[in-house]
Amino acid sequence: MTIPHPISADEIRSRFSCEMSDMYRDEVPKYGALLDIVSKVNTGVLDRNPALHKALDSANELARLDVERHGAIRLGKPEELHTMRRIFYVMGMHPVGYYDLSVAGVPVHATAFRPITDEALNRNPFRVFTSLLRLELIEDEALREKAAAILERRQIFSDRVLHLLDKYESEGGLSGQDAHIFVSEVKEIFRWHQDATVSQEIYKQLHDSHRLIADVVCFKGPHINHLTPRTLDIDEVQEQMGQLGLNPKEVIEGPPRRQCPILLRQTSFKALEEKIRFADDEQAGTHTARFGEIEQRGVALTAKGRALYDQLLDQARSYNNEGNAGDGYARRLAESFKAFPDDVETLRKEQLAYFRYVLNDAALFNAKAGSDGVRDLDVLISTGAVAVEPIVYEDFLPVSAAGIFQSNLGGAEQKHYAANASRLQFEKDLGIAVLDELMLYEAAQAKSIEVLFSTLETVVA
Ligand code: OOG
Ligand code: NI
Repeated sequence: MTIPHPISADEIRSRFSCEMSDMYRDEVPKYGALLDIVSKVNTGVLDRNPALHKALDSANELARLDVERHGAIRLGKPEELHTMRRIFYVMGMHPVGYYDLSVAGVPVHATAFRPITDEALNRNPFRVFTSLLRLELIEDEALREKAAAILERRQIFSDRVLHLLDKYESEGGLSGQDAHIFVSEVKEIFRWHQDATVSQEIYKQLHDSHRLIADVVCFKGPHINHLTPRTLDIDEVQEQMGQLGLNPKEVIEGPPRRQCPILLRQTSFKALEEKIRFADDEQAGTHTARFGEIEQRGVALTAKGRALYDQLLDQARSYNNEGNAGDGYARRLAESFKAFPDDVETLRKEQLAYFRYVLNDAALFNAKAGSDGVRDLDVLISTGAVAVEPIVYEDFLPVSAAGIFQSNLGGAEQKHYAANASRLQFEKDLGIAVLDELMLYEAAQAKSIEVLFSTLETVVA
């Protein structure tokens, strides 16, 4: 049986992202304050910068800016990851990339669920950084077994949501009413609950092993731990956060400020200390889990560009073994990134970043590419027939993610786990392979070229 008028995946994702934002605003009022700052800063940047305004508009990015955000959840067991994958699929979100955070002392590995086509990204690019706890990294065997037993007992999905998933998969869609129930049931999975499912003693043992383990294991579900709006000027937001007493972390993660923004820059305000009740005697305690984050996104880099980014970042961080601490970090970072070209033409010609090729002057294009038969993009660009638009980086950065995790786990917490990426195990738990983000950017670039020349063929024919 098929559904007569199924609700599209894009529509379900948009509604879900909107409802999550409302819920998080209720739970964490500071998130609302952050949204206000970001919206004012973005308006200011666009007013002062008509060229940017025009560029974002023609790249269809203006409309998505106001609804754009990402969230993060931390799952406890493989079955949870598997079912989350099925849930995100209903919303047109697919697992992209594999992130091993164990190298940075965080016992999880992760993927990002997000839309993958240009159309879906333009409609609403909602992404969720989804990590899975790796119990095997807990050394203390007794504690590891205890944590596994606690997780074994929990069920984070309601019968209703599981039923709707089965229905979606057998019927190929959800009706209006079912989509409505689906969105609100999925939202419930991520709600914050102040009742811990364990005694204070067990909480403390897990917390002492790693604060993140307590966060994942001791609660009823994977509470959303942040929702991140996208700004056009992260330095400005960072400064205003400080002025408004929002307590931002000291450094902005990622590349330095540039003319042509690349990848992703992020900063956050520190996690809230929240009251919780333990399962024994309703004893009160506190837990820090949820925080606020903002980000500025730039162009996606090719494998070559990414290798250069990693090398320059590493160089800035390894200087004197200082990491990203110390007053001099911003200066070291800027210094190191002088080696990264900062204009569109060089980034493109050296194949450091991905671009979309679009029609700029149809008459010129038809004359050049049509009658003269010029197929060389460099020539078509230099004559003004074709324009280039940066392809936005839609993913995450492991070093930045580790920095965000760390700052919200309390700066002093430095655990060391041997680097041991386990992508195959992750994909087994997920039920499918994660997509390669570079292939997606590559395909977007190639598609733009195909579309560009296909306009020509229709005109000439
Ligand atoms: C996720 C941290 C990663 C980002 O923006 O890099 C992340 C977490 O703390 O669970 O969201
Ligand atoms: Ni984040």
